Amino acid sequence: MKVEFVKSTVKDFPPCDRPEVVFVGRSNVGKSSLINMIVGKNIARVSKEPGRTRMINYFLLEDKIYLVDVPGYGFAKVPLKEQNKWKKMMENYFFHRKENIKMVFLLIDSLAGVQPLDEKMISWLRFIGVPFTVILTKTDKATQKELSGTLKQIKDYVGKEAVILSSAKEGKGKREILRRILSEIL
Ligand SMILES: Nc1nc2c(ncn2[C@@H]2O[C@H](COP(=O)(O)OP(=O)(O)O)[C@@H](O)[C@H]2O)c(=O)[nH]1
Ligand SMILES: [Mg+2]
Repeated sequence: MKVEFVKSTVKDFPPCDRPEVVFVGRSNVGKSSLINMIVGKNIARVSKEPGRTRMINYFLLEDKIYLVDVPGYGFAKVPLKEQNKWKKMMENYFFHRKENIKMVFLLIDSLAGVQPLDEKMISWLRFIGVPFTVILTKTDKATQKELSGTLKQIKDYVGKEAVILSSAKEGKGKREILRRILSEIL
């Protein structure tokens, strides 16, 4: 796939000349790894330490659609001041790009399940009226039992909407996620 880095920014977004899809979730849930897996290129920065991405990163896929990698939430060691900065940045991002965002992929760790901050994110996305799809990450690390537990938990929040299972390590979910992304621009 053709993919290129566009820019890293806090609030100086690219023009709304292409639709965008954004990947949100806790720090370390696997956002950057998933982006790399679906585009088949190590373009987003992956880190073992949570809370490393501080900027909003724009990538352009096939000259047609922006993929957006944003800083994660819920990293315990992040001081309150940083948390507030994150909140302001994300509110500003969604406020300015709402009309341009075609899909939010909300990533949830298969093993950790839905955490309180994920619930908060879900209700906020509902409140601002942006469509989202849940992707479970790192399925390679979870047992069948853990996986079905998380799936059951998620059904309470997203009802019948389909949840995508993924593993960046195994390349799982790639086709389905790409299909959803590309269907937004056809
Ligand atoms: N086993 C496994 N580890 C993963 C997977 N996806 C990400 N990781 C690891 O989880 C850590 C955080 O990944 P990263 O993509 O930086 O998460 P982000 O903070 O949400 O962008 C890294 O150490 C990755 O190697 C996966 O599908 N399986
Ligand atoms: Mg990241």
